[in-house]
Amino acid sequence: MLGKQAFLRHSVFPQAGGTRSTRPSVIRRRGTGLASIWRYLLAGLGLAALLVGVLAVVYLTAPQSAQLAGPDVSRTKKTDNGLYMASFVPERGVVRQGELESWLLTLKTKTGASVERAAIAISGGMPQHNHGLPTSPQVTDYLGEGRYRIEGLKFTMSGWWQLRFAISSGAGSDTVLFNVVL
Ligand SMILES: [Cu+2]
Repeated sequence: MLGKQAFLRHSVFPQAGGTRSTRPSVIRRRGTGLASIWRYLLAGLGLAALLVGVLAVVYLTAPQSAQLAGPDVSRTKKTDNGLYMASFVPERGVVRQGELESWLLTLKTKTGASVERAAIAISGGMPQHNHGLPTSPQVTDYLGEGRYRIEGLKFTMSGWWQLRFAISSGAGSDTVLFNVVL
């Protein structure tokens, strides 16, 4: 009896084994198909991660260059029509928020000659806040060699300020805008 069963199992087994041996190969083919999809997915994820990394680097470096390209805070400038060279410096050397200050404006012609007896009108404000100057700064003294003292400047808040000078002299009328960032 046992021998017969064993024989039957042995006789059946090759067929069953045969069918089993074909099934794993199908599964294996499916398996390799899935594996290649996963490989593509992983490659895609890798590329996406790389892209995110590149974008992060661009994003992190961009604000710095944007700040550099932002308001031109240079204190020496050619006037808008090129008639004068204007230099604008705080008389104490430092700018303090909320304090009345005096600044010196030095005017030279294109050829470097001092500009004497210029009429200077000052206006300005904060372009991002849409308000003007809290005070009315004016030229109070001429110090010679093209230097004019401007008193009554007050920066009441931190941020981006603009100061526009309208200059008139024998050399003509011109304007210049200075940016002050506190
Ligand atoms: Cu403001």
